[in-house]
Amino acid sequence: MILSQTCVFKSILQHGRCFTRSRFSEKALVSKFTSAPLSSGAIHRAQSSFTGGVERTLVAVKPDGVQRRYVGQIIQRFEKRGFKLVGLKMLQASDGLLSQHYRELVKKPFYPNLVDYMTSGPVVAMVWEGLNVVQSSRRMVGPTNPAEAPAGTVRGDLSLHVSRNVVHASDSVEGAEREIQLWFEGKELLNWECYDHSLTYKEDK
Ligand code: DAT
Ligand code: MG
Repeated sequence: MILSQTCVFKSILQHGRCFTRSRFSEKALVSKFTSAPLSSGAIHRAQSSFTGGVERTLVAVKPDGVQRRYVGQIIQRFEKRGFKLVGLKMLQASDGLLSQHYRELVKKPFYPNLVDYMTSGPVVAMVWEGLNVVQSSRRMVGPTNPAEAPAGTVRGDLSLHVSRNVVHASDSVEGAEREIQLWFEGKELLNWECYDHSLTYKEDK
């Protein structure tokens, strides 16, 4: 019964035909991550039939975003764009985690304030997956300084000052790989099949 309902649902999505999973372009996409050594939290540019790379990135709602109850809105932006949530947790970040996460900033004069801010309450950390998700999420989040962030970006819409800029997003594929490994264990990242995948990705001929 469940199988036939799934088939009907897929059938609708595939314009009336009941394809097996092998017909989904997503199979290539999902299988790359399935075969990836997720226990190490590794990220891979999957060789898909799409232009560009299927990537994973770390997005985190910072303590000000959690306190101001923006978690849902921020998740919704990524869902609406078409990205797939593969990891999600709320945690209290430790000084040690932050010193690794912000290792390039530890000597900056603002670093102590940054740690105070980032440890002032819970953070909601997420891993999002999709085509060019690293660059796209940076654009969705906006520049570091909210004063320079255009309206329509998370920071441009929800924040005013660089010291309270609501959200984090990895700034490169390599940075994303490193940060995902820092914040998540491999078993916390799930490979799952989006049934609407063929509506957000088109297989190149
Ligand atoms: P981003 O978060 O856009 O990747 P970043 O990695 O340069 O920016 O800096 C990390 C965080 O550090 C940033 O989100 C807010 C804080 N920060 C950066 N520059 C700052 C500054 N000049 N004054 C206060 N906080 C700053
Ligand atoms: Mg950064």
